[in-house]
Amino acid sequence: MHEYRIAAIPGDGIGVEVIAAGLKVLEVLAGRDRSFKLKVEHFPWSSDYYLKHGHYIPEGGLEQLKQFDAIFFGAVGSPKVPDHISLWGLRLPICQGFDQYANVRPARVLPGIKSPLRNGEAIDWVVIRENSEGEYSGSGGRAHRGLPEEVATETSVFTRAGVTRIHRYAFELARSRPRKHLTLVTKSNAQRHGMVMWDEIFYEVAKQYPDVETRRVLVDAVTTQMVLKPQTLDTLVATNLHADILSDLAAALSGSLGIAPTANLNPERKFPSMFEPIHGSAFDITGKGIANPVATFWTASLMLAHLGEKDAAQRLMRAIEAVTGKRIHTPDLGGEATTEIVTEAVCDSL
Ligand code: GGG
Repeated sequence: MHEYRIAAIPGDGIGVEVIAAGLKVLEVLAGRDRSFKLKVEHFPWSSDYYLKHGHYIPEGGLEQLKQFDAIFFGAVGSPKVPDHISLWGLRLPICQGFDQYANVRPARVLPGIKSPLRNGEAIDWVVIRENSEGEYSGSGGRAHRGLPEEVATETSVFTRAGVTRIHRYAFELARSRPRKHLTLVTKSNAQRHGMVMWDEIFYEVAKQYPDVETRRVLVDAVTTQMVLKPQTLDTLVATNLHADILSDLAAALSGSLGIAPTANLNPERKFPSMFEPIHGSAFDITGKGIANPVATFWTASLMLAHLGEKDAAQRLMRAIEAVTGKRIHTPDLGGEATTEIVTEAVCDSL
């Protein structure tokens, strides 16, 4: 029986509630399956930890995390800490430090969940977000603070190596899906340097994947396509910022941000990959016991698949779908169930 070492970082807000729920479901699944075991270690890194210690990740923290097979992450963001400090203090150092350059965000309308779209059942997408550079390179600066001549720059950095590897990843993933269809999303009409390079490299890589049908759509146009013609899309690849925005739209069109999972992958497996629900810390509902744990359960299924436990991953997905299908829904989906009720229902279903 294989034992996997999991680093749990619940973080802030509802991250704490949904990771506890996710671990409970994983424990039931492992107990039932008996084909694998999980050894979970908790890391208290959060905004409260930052306010107490002056840092999110202590010295040597990434070295510690390196020993794990995967990281199960909740959320980061607190009203007590500016968002750019918390994001750059916890989530981004892990994604960038562990070269988790492929951020995979599936979107699908699960049974029993209603899309706000008339033909929402056509949604079966995977948004692939470049996760290591671009608009999140951290390049830029501010000068003359507070003066009328104050200036700030935020420079997107695109490298040939970074763009090539995300396109290759996207083509491989598109090829593994039944429709073998990949949409390239950029803004290369207005942004004539980095975005044009994205387009060019995409078509260079495409030559190695003649079986994958491709389309190029500008980021503004793709939002209308997602809403009006969801059936025309399958796998999408976009930059760090564009895909972040598109995947929130994809989640909302699938019923709620509360169901959307994500995997931050280091495909070469040189470093552990990190799995997290897309939603953030949601301080408006923290402590009320009504956070939707479905995004975290789906995330746990992605983590199991990445670890090689494909059967368990599918079994978990079927249990989640059985519960959403019975309309055991938290308030974000129009229901009255609590986090605990949904969690118990998924455990029972397993
Ligand atoms: N689990 C998602 C999370 O904690 N998100 C925090 C956040 O602000 N993310 C923005 C981003 O990664 O672009």
